[in-house]
Amino acid sequence: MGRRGRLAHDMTSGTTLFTRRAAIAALASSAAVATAPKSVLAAGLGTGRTDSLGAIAAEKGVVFGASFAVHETAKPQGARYAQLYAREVRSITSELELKMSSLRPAEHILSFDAADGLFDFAATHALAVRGHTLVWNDDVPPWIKALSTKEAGYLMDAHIEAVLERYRGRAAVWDVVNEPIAPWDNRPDNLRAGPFLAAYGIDYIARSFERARRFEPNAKLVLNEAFTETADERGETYRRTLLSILKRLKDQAAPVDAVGLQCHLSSRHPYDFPRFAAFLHEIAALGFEIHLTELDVDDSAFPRLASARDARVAALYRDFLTAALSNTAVTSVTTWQLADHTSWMHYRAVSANADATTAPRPLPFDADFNRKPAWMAIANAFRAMPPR
Ligand code: 9MR
Repeated sequence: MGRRGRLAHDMTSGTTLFTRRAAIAALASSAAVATAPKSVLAAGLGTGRTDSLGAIAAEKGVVFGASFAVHETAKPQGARYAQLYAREVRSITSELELKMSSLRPAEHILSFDAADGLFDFAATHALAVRGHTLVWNDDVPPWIKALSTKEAGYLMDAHIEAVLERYRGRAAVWDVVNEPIAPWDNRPDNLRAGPFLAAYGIDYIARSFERARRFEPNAKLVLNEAFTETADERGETYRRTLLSILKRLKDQAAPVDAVGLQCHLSSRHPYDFPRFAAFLHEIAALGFEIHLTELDVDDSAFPRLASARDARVAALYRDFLTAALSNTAVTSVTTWQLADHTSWMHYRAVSANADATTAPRPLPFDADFNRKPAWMAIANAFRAMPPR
């Protein structure tokens, strides 16, 4: 079967695209994905859930969640990690499991095992799922580079269908398109280059949403973007470009429910929170809900003393959330993981040999799963925000 023929088979039969050989290869590949035993995934049921960020946010009608990685549950601290999530959040975002590079490690393999583990964990603990992400020009498996432009477009369509067919009704929210903007790709429209933009031009965005709505009628569909928060030139470019994309999507009546703003805050960048709040008003005026989707704080330019750093991180959470949550279009807040040692920044630092002084402290819980000042800053911002 030619490549296009195989992709066509994928599209029409959804998840049952496997040839026998591909199925065996898929099993072999999924064996490499560490998933925790059911007993670990179930740990935490019945723990008190009232004094938690999830409960405090829910009192005001806001969903609090965090990104979650199934492989963390298989580590020695896995049961405590699971308990923390069961207690603290109302929704989990798949940090890796639903990315195209995870689901499609090779051209003819569609491996859902890790993603199934995440949906099972969410169901066990009655947590909502934010599916991250269907279409992202950046995080694509390397084998896609060998596809023609037409084949890449075909894959995008088939991928949205296959993933949503499998999980229809099980995710409350989907990040349909992630990070469409990348000024450093040097296009006049500031769009991120990649196989799906090449296939359909800017309308790969509207096309993805229309297709997602067709296969998942009930979930909220989100356009997720980074780097809109800072007061520098990059922030201005992102805000301006995102607003123009949103106006176009609105004119096209594309089924976009919410705008996801990632909010990876940093000690290294300038902020102007009133300016950011004005940007949120512009998004809300277009009729979109706003979700803060990947909140954390890069503390690398703050003082090294842990207690001083924690205070600066907490103050940044406080100032940022106070401004952002004053807008009632903001209906959900997600941190990128919950505990410092499971952050992407931690793993990046470990590979650069971080020690106790330099290890990042970006999140509301420390490496022993204890609350930090950032927890209190987030809780207080939730308590002070107007109800939705
Ligand atoms: O935290 C994620 C990291 O573990 C992955 O290696 C990386 C590439 O898939 O993605 C990280 O999450 C990113 C998210 O998907 C999109 N916004 C930026 C996040 C941090 O880099």
